[in-house]
Amino acid sequence: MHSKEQINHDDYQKTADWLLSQTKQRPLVGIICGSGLGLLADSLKNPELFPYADIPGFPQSTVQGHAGRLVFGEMKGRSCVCMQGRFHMYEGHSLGKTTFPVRVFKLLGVETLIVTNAAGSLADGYHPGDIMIIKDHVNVPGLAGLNPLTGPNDDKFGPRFPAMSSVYDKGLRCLAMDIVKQMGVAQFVHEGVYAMVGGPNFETVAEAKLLHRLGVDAVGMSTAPEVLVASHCGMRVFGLSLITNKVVRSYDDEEQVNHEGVLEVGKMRSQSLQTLITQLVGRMDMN
Ligand code: 6GU
Repeated sequence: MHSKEQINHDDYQKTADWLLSQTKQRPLVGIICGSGLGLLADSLKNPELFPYADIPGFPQSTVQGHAGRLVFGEMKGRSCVCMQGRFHMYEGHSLGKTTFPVRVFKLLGVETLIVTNAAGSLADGYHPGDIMIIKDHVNVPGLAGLNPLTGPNDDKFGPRFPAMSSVYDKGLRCLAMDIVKQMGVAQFVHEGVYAMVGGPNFETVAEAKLLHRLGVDAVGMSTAPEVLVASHCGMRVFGLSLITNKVVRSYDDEEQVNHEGVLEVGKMRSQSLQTLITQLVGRMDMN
């Protein structure tokens, strides 16, 4: 399944050219909305909507809580494109399909990618509703070779062996911390390490303990592939996790995580998240 359906530069270009012919927006910022975080796209001014089904070459999304469309519009006067609904590996998409939109963003002219996701927390001191600014990630499928950058390298996008030691832009993380303090919400915002697992099942207790011991603060089923592809093609990356639940790390714990609960917490804190991202987009420096 993950072996090469080959996607060529032309495939990304065709999709990008079609979008550029349909909108006058020329976004420099791309935003990927995670599970239950689609409201973010609704705050764009002068929105132009493109259901994935209408976009030539685009994969189709299948998860509940994901609208499945691109939204072009303005945030603080800056042109943005939002994915309202992303593609996950667990849906059966190849990693090439999962990250297809990121390379299309690049060809649209996007220079900064903002990714959001819903995640379970492993760190002590994190609580449902908290926000984690992603400092770094552990790409669990990637460690085993499930990586969107495998296969022939497209030098037009980036190098064969990209460095990944400073992916989540420090300047943007500092700016976000500044904004968080000004918003008066610093008490529920952390900076931490995100781990991507393949899903679709949530973690066993033993897996949760393993990730915790590895220094992982929050775990989810997305983000790493898109971030790898964005970083590979030279985009500046900023990531946020909304903590929707604590990961069960004890055999005595009776609590069970479920997808509905994950979506519910998304609704609860979506306003703070939206304000944070809007401010960030308004204040980030641009070339
Ligand atoms: Cl507990 N685990 C994973 N893998 N993803 C999640 C989650 C947990 N909670 C929200 N997303």
